[in-house]
Amino acid sequence: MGYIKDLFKEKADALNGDIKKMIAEHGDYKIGEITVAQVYQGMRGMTGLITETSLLDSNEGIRFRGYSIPELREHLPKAEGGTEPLPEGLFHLMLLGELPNKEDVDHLSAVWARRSHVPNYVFDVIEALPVNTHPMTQFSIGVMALQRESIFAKEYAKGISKKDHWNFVYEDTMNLIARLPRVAAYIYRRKYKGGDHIQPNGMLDWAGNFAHMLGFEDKGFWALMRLYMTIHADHEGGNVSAHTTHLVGSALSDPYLSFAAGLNGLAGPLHGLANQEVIRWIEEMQQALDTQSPTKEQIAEYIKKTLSEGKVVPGYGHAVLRKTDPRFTAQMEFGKTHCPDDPLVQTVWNVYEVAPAILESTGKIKNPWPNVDAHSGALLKHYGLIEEDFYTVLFGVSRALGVLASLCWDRALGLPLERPKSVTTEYLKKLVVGEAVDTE
Ligand code: NMX
Ligand code: MLT
Repeated sequence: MGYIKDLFKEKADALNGDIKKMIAEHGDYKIGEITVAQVYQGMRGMTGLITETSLLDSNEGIRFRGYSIPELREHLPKAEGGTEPLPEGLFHLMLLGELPNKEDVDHLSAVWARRSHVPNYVFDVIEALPVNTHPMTQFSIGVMALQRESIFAKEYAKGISKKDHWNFVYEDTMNLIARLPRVAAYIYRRKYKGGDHIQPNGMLDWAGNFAHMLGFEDKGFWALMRLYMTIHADHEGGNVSAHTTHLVGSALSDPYLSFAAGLNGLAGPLHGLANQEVIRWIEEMQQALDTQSPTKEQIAEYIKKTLSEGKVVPGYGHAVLRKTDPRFTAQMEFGKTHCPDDPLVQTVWNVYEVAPAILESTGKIKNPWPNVDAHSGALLKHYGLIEEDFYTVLFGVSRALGVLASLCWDRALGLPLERPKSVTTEYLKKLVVGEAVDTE
């Protein structure tokens, strides 16, 4: 085994011991009550999952194994001459709970470069799709095609002990993360660059090589990709992509099947597709107002118009967060350093100045502040990645780091099939008036 895998096993054995003790000593401890409203309203605030890789505080935002985004930007190793953290380092932190040093990160870059080969039949499957198929659909299908490579599925079919599940899920995780940038870049070059593909450069880090395969050599864009791949990687376990990956994995579907399911959730406009929707919304506003730089007054009117049409203002609001998303702030800081005069970036900042008060004034939107998706597209456009329907694929490549590290933990901890109870409204009507109901 490689040293990262050895260390993971050691950590998992230790945590397994802690969990046994926790259940034995505190198994009956109540961590909350469930109300009728919560059952109807998307299970908000209902604690029902274990996810070790990150934890979200509604005011402070995400912490990865205890580290906030500003702390990650400070402490995670960077590429030679680079300014942003290498996402390999975040994966190391999420998987092992320890900050890596530069050698650890270089080791992961090399391991993923070595495992990155994508068989030709995967490209053939993608080629069979009409080129105007949405990139997220192509990506999900590409991952499904790769499923033939699953080591976990092959070993499971041979008959393996439950104690060994983690081992093969770990192998699939490392292979899948290694291969995703190649599949994603293939889709980008196929759809927007006439199939003029760019070969990987095995000497580069994971995000740098991804930027290279997409066709971008500007070092500012490489820095953006490293930051982007780091901040989108994980957002605790309850978000749609993480929860779906975990749920499907709980049926012992292999990492390819589980992650493809998560990607399909990420492709929804209330989740990851919001990064595409933000840019479309801004561009529609620019078109409607016939200006590249709408004033704050014009933006305010356009927001009110969007709300009056019964639509959401994309990039604003969150199911858990109640303050500006620190992932938005990190991108704003990046913009202030790299492209403060870009008109689209400035429009994003102007929206930020006027939107919260208007959203708050509706009295129903619980979080009027921007989320991660409010900013990302403007930075990508600045560097020339202008095709917004590809943006959620970038989110998906990054999200693999968190949800697959979590899947390794799920199997190492032997977490069971996830199967919550559901009831009918008829059942609840009886329950609330004290009528005995039997659901068995
Ligand atoms: N614009 C207009 N209405 C909104 C917005 C918004 N940005 N955010 C929430 N609302 C509405 C929401 O639709 C709901 O309306 P109704 O009662 O008529 O059904 C009401 O406000 C209460 O919703 P909340 O409890 O504040 O939000 P909820 O937890 O249900 O939903 C989101 C969270 C993220 C789905 C919601 O804020 C939204 O649709 N935002 C826009 C889409 C977006 O940016 N999604 C990306 C999230 C981040 N990510 O990457 O996944
Ligand atoms: C995410 O990154 O997954 C989103 O912010 C959505 C969420 O946390 O619910």
